[in-house]
Amino acid sequence: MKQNLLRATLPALPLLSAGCAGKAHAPLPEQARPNVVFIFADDLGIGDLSCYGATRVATPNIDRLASEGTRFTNAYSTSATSTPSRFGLLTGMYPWRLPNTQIAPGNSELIIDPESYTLADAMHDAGYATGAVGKWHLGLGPEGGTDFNVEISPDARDLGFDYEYLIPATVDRVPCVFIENGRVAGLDPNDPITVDYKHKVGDWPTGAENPELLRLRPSHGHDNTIVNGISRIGWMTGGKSALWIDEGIADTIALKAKQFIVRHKDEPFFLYMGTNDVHVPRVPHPRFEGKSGLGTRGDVILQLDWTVGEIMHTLDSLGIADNTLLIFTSDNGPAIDDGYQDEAFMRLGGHTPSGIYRGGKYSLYEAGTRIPFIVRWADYVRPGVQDALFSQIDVFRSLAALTGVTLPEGAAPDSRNHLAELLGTGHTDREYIIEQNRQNTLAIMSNGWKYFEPSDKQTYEYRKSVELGNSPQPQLYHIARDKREQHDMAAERADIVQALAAKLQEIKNEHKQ
Ligand code: NG6
Ligand code: CA
Repeated sequence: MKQNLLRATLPALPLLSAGCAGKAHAPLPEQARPNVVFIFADDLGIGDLSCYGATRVATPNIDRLASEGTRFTNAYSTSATSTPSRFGLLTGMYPWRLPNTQIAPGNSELIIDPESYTLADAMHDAGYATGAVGKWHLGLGPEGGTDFNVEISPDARDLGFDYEYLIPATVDRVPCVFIENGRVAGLDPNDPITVDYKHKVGDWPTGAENPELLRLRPSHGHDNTIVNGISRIGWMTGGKSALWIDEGIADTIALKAKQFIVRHKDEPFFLYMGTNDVHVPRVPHPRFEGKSGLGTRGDVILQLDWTVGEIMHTLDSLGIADNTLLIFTSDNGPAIDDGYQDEAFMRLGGHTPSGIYRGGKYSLYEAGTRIPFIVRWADYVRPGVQDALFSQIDVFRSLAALTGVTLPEGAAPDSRNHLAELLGTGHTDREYIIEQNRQNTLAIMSNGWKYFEPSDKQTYEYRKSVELGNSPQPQLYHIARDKREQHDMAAERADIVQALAAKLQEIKNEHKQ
């Protein structure tokens, strides 16, 4: 209430395009210095939130964020899986331009070149304290992979982050430990960690050999080392004192994020926060267990909503919420069964994680990369809905424009400044959106059409539960009229197929080194 009154007395924002009704906001200074919190949820679908129309699950905190900010209806992640999507966000470069940007194992080397200029570098150069907390999944350490028993270098601190508290890859991948500023948190040096993704190491039981020890059984893969009664991808041994407890991961990430915010409350800060929710294995804290009525996938949506609420309450209690630009989004679309027998399909109860869209995580169809995206900055962002086509690849240059930092030559080559759209004041569609599926097959969307390049790769993932969108024939959808991608018009509109194929090729040819 107080905020609204305050805002109503301020002059209008010059960036506002004509015809934008709503409250007047303060003019945007040339170099604004809001705190920036970027929350990357994991595998959260556009249909998973009540503010995006979900009726079987309630997400009150995220809904409040949406009602106080701008909710995007046509926003895309760079890729339909985590590693490439995060790579795109932090580098402003399409991940498919480089090899080795697909889903990374838990002992992967750092896959972003420490020499490259990242979003965190830009925020750092703009005078921000920078932190990365939670899911990382971009590798750590030198070529050859991570040694978890020494100070790990290079790491996020070589990419512009002052502070890191990280899950190296995913919670379904070993090692099951957090990394704090290059060190495994809580590691006993007398119990060193060994990790291997090719062969079994150590004598800890595995899901394949000792399924009777499991409390959550795999449905696909995930049958290597058992940690906390859950078998993972990859083998590990050692580091017992450092192992995470799955039920506590959301709490730990929220706590470390809050501590970072509190430490930097008196200076501009940039927090890049990756939640583990709602990725597998879905192990909610007992506070959320059984609370959604939709099984554990629903429960971890509630846990995710709680996490966002914790960040919002922290900002509120420090009195810095209004001057914090908070972005909430997902790294890729939703998975239902993603490799564990957690009854996710059976217990959907009418809930539709993909909303009305075709496909899901891994897919080139819309639900693969069309994700929830919400921006709140009470001082400048007017509440509303943003329908413009928007891509996470543009967050980099938009934030650079906001903070007034000049980027070095070659930085963020695929990113464009869409600050006005990010802030909800402009409504210009991105010229085109590139989508990427798990096998690096690309689609381009432009002027209401979406073209899929032909691919001989597999059609489905996981016993036909996910359509990947690969087809040896090109596909074309009139996405503006056919949001559900039901009518392939490639045969009828060869002219558009040809034009979009040429455009995609032209984009692929850009920035070749
Ligand atoms: C897949 C895993 C899946 C998930 C995914 C990465 C199997 C059978 N499936 O390979 O469970 O971990 O990788 O997800 O192993 S992501 O959101 O981090 O990209
Ligand atoms: Ca993901």
